[in-house]
This record gives sequence, C-alpha cells and structure tokens, in this order.
Amino acid sequence: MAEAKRPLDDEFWNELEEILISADFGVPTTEKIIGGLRIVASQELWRRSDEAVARFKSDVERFLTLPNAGLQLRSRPAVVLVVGVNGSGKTTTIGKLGHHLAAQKKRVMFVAADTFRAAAAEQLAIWAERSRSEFVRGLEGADPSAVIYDGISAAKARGVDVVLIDTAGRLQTKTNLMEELKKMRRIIERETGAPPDETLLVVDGTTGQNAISQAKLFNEATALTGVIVTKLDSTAKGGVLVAIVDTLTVPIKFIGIGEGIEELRPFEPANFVDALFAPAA
Ligand SMILES: Nc1nc2c(ncn2[C@@H]2O[C@H](COP(=O)(O)OP(=O)(O)OP(=O)(O)O)[C@@H](O)[C@H]2O)c(=O)[nH]1
Ligand SMILES: [Mg+2]
Repeated sequence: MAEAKRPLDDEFWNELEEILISADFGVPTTEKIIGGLRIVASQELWRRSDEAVARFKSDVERFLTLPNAGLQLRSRPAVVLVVGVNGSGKTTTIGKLGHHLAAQKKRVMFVAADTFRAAAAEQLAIWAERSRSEFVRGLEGADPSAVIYDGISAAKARGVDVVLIDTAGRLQTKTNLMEELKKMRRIIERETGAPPDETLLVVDGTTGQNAISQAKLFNEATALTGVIVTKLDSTAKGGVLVAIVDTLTVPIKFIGIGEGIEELRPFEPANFVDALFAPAA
C-alpha cells in the first residue's frame, strides 16, 4: 500500500490501521497516530494516500528520534545495569554489547548479578569468553549487590572502561523488584560516586503488548535510560517499540536481530519505519 497513489479514502485508513495493529503498535498508539493524521489530512486537503504515508513516516521517525540514542558512558569505569523479565535476552544482549564495545577498544567486564541460578552465571561466562570480556561472579544465592560491589572493585583495580551488569529476570512482586534495584543502584552510586551510566531494559519484541506492561513496571521500579528490543529477526515488526517510546519517553538504543554475537544493531528510526511497509518476506 505504501507508495501507491490511491485516493485517501476509508479503505486506505482501515488498511493503515491494520498494518499498525498487526505490527504491534497497540490500539491506543494506533488510534492516536491515525486520529492525528486524519485531522492533518482534512486540514491540508490531501487527496492521495501517498501524502498521508509520507507524513506518517516522517512523524513516526521524528517521534522515535530521541536524544542520547547511543550508549552514554561518562564515568570510568562506566556502569551499565541491564534489567528485564525472564528470557527477554539480557544475557545474550550483554554478550553482544561486550563484543560491540571491544570493537571500540574498550576494556569490558561482565558482572553476573543474576545469582538466582548457577546456570545464569555460566551462560554469562561463555559470552565473556566469546567477547573477550573480563568476568566476575558470586556464589549461587549470593546477594546480587555484593557481587556488584566485588565487580566494581575489580573493575577499578584492572582499569576496566565499562562494567555490564546482568541481573535476574524472574518476575517478583513489584515491591521486591523495586527494593532489589534500589539496593543495586545504591551500591553502584556509593562505589563510583554516580548512578549507573545506563539502566537498560531488555524486552522481547515478540511479546507484543506485554512488553508495554513490562516497560511500565520496570520504569516505576527504577530510572530507565534506554530500551533494547530483541528478537526482531522474527516476524515481529516491532511496532511495540513505538508504544514503548510513547509510554516511557526513553530512547530505543539497540535492537537484537538474532542469537549471534554480531546480531545487535543501533536502532535506526528511518529503517524501522521503512520496514513497516516492506512486503512480508
Ligand atoms: N532470535 C533471537 N533470539 C534471541 C535474541 N536475543 C536473545 N535471543 C534468545 O532468547 C533466549 C533467551 O535469551 P537470554 O539472553 O538467556 O535471556 P535472559 O533475559 O538472560 O533470560 P533469563 O536469564 O532467564 O532471565 C536465548 O535462546 C537467546 O538465544 C535475538 O535478538 N534474536
Ligand atoms: Mg540471563
């Protein structure tokens, strides 16, 4: 439908609505976008659909273009806290980020603050090896904040540039989650003199509107500075990231497009918008 010069009729608006809903924009965001476009269309007396599509693309692109889109690593060592629910892709994403930062000649350390399962630390250790990152872990069941303390001390001693902290993904009660994240932030602040440089939420792009409730939950529990949406190599069109930006107003920093170490991309709003109209592969 994208570029065809067709009349701007109800059929077009319905089709656009369908595209957005099936791309996971969610009903509220879809209605907001289409409602706004229809008003502009009647004010500006648009006759053809390509005018609406062009405006849609540029509006969404502008909406998704937020300041601080890249990683903001100011402190030394810089600390990046990675949070998100079970299976969203935190550990894998940390592995990819380590690789990405190593390519920029940064010394990286992974800290396994997911002490809930022993296998979690082992999985992170494998990614540390692959990405040539340093690695610190605690005993199973240890206090995650104590592991973070050890990690930051080791990072200082070894002249590490960036510390990436992997956290447990189990869904707790909101109060537990808040308390644990607060404690982690407190330790980081005490040991580095600053809050984490980044607190990144990792969400699975295939979970649809569920991702929105996760984003809200974590944003209430801690101050998020960015989001990474994973698994966009699937058929998911990732419209959920528009709804996330709509809800949180924090930038999408990266997207995950596969399980491999190279399969992480900086988020590019223009590419994202174009892909929405690409024919299904
Ligand atoms: N296709 C695809 N799979 C991904 C991507 N990112 C992660 N995965 C897969 O998703 C699964 C879960 O990833 P993990 O990194 O273990 O997720 P996690 O958030 O650390 O999970 P927990 O530690 O259990 O909370 C693994 O099978 C990953 O290979 C991605 O971008 N694309
Ligand atoms: Mg994990």
